[in-house]
Amino acid sequence: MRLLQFSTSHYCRKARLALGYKQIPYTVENLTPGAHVLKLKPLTGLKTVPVLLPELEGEPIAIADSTQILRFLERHQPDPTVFLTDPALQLEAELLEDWLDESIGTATRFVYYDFRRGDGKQIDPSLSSQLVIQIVRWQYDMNPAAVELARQRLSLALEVLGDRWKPNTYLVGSQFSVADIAAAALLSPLALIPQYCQAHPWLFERISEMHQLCQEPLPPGL
Ligand SMILES: N[C@@H](CCC(=O)N[C@@H](CS)C(=O)NCC(=O)O)C(=O)O
Repeated sequence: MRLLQFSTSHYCRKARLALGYKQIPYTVENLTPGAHVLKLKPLTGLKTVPVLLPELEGEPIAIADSTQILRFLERHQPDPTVFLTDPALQLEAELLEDWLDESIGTATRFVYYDFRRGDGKQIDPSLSSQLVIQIVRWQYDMNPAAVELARQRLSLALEVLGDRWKPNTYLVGSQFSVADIAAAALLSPLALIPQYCQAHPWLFERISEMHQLCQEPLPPGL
């Protein structure tokens, strides 16, 4: 299998965590932001990574979207599973995954890129890095009001997730699931932001544990 990705994308990390957990061999192809559209549009009709190319007979050529990739991997290799046996708990895990994908992953992106051009500028002050940050901020219309809304959304999310993840190893039930994968990947950029590390040490312990379970190198900052 081949994973088309941006090396720094937290949604691509989500796909890698699932591949690693299931110990499925794969290679990665790092796309160049901007030029990625030329490759992805004809393949999937979309312009986002991750995209998985199963390279298997009888399977689709390309699967877009991290959630669809996890569904495909579960069907392709159910053991070890990332689905819960109790249907009600599985539904809960899927809802958490969807919320993390659609709302929290985006909020993390806003807060992260705002940090990288402000207090976190010293992480990479080079002109090229700061230019990429400016382009991403422009692409997603990251103005101060939108960043503030993202910060508030994250703060509520961390309360909700803390209620589950502080006392338990897993977010839903007593088993690793798509919810743990989504949270560990999509909140991982916060590990570089000191305020989040100081206020929520439990979050980064869980993110580290989930990465170890999936044999994925820890994200920057951990
Ligand atoms: N819902 C999608 C979101 C993926 C996503 O937002 N990917 C970003 C990188 S983090 C991307 O490809 N952006 C490029 C673009 O929108 O052109 C998923 O779960 O795969």
